[in-house]
Amino acid sequence: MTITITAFERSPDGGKGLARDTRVRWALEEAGRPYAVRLVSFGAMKEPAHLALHPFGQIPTYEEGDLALFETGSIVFHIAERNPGLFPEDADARARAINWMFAAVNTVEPPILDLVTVRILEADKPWTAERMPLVQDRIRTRLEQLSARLGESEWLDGAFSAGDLMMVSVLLRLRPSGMLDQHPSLAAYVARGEARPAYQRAFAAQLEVNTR
Ligand code: GTB
Repeated sequence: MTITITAFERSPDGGKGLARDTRVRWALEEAGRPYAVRLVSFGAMKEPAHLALHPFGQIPTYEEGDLALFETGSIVFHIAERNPGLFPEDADARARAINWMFAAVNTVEPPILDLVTVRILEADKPWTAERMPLVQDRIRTRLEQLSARLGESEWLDGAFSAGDLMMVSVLLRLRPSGMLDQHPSLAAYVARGEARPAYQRAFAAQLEVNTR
């Protein structure tokens, strides 16, 4: 059955891979599943046709036959559940991989998104200068904790899993700030994710859209 995802017609990052379709593309590449992409403009995302797929008017979405999903966490979960390669066979190891997926989107991503809000969306507000160090401190704490848990390991829990895919995707958003490089083991962890052939294919595909 054909899988169709949606992505920005033109991503604001110009193809740096930071928009969230990249993590879905990556999961599909890891799973060896071909997919089609429907590009949507900012205007079209708020139109009824897209809102029927995504109630919040965002990308990405995922369609496969009668199934339509939004939210990258649940899309990647679905891909990992239905295809080999992203969840371990062992039930407990699989539960821990899911645990890391939730940790990525619920615990690590929120302060990183706060940084984007302060830097870009609220850059001209009078509270920005005061808020910035608070947000940066919260990120630093999470990075220290994550780095302590990762230690010298290659991945978060044994073999690469959907947990790593989500965590690396979330951490990549920090790259422009330089904060990731202050934690060499995490920077190396993210680089290992980026070096995976499946990530490379996903990145190239989104770049192609944004440079044509
Ligand atoms: N929780 C949802 C998920 O994980 O799927 C969040 C989806 C989401 O935030 N989508 C964004 C969107 O559609 C695109 S990824 N925004 C348009 C809107 O809300 O109107 C966020 C994003 C956008 C741009 C960059 N960038 O240019 O660097 C990076 C990330």
